[in-house]
Amino acid sequence: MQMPEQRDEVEMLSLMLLVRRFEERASQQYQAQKIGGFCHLYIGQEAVIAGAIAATRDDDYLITAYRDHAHALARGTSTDACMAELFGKATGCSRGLGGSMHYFDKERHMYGGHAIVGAHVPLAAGMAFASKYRNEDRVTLCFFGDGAINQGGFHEALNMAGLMKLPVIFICENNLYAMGTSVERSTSLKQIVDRAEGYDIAGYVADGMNFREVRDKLTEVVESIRKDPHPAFIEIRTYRYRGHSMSDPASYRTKEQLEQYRMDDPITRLRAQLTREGKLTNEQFDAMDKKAKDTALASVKFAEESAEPPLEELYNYTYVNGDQTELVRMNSTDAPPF
Ligand SMILES: Cc1ncc(C[n+]2csc(CCOP(=O)(O)OP(=O)(O)O)c2C)c(N)n1
Ligand SMILES: [Mg+2]
Repeated sequence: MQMPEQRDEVEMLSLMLLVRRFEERASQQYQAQKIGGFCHLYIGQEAVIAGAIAATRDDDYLITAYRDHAHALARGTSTDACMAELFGKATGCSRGLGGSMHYFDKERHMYGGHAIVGAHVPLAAGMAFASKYRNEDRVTLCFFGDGAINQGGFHEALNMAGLMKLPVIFICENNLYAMGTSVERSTSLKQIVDRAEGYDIAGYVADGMNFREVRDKLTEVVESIRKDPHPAFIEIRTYRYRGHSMSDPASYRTKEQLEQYRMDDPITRLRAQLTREGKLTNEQFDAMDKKAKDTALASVKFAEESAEPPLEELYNYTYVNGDQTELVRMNSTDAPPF
C-alpha cells in the first residue's frame, strides 16, 4: 500500500521518551506531595499515542479520557504547561484549575482530558459531525479505555457515528484493566473489536507495544476516512506498567504478566528496529534520552516557581460566561465568603 509522507520515526521515538521521562518525574513529584488529586500514568502505552500522531495531521481533532498527559505532550503542549497543571499552578495548560485529568489545549486541537468514563465519546461524535458539516477533511481521534465500552454513551455515540457516517476513529486503548477489574470480568465479548460490527463500523486491531503497527493501521484508516467520511474502530492492545492511579498498588495482577509486557517495551522495540536498520546510534539515543530527562526536570522547576491561580478564579471557567461567583453563592449554602 502507498503510504503518505510519514513523520520521522526518530522524532516519534523521542516523543515516546519525553512522555516516559515526564511521567517518571510526575510520579516522583506526586510521591513528594507536590501534586494533589488523581494522577494516572500512561507509562507502557506510549506507542499508541505516538503511532496515532504519526498517522495524522496537527489539525485533526483529538479527545481522550483522564490518562491524558501523553496526548497533550504529543500534540506539542509544553512539558512546562503540563507539569504546572499537575502542580495546580496558573501557568498550567488548564490554568491550574483542571489538574491531571483535565488537560486541554484548544489551540492544538486537544479537547481534553475527561474524567467521567465514556462521557467524552459522544463529544467526539459531535466534533466529527462539526467537521463533516463544515466540509473539512479533518478526522477526530477519540481515545478511551476498555472500561468505557460498556457505558451507555459509548453505544449512543457509535450508533450515531455509524448512522451519520461521521469521520471519527474510536480508539480503544485496551490495557486489560479498568481500575482493578480485568476485561474478561467486565465484558461479554472475547474481542473488544467485535463491538464495532454491531454499528456497521469497520473494526481493526493493532499491537499497542509496536509503534509501526499502530501507525500503519491508523494511516490506512485515516486515508480512507479523508477520501470518504465514515467512522472506524480500532482496538489497540497495550499495557500500563503502573497501577490504575498513583494510589493503586496493582495487586490484582501478577508480576509475571507485568514482566512479560515490560520485556516487549515499545521504546526498546522501536529503538532496536531503528538501530538495526542503521537509522539510530547508541550515542544519538542517549542524547535524546538525556534531553527528555532534562526537559522533564526543568518543567518541575518551572511548576515550582509558578504562581497559584488567584482565589478569585476559583469559580471561573465553570460556566461559559466567566466569573460566576455570584451565581455559585446564590446556589450554595456553604460558599466561601468572598
Ligand atoms: C462513569 C464513571 N464510572 C466510574 C468511574 C470511576 N473510574 C475511574 S477510572 C475507571 C476505570 C476505567 O478504565 P478504562 O476505561 O479501561 O481506562 P484506563 O484507566 O485503563 O486507561 C473507573 C471505573 C468514573 N470515573 N466514571
Ligand atoms: Mg483499561
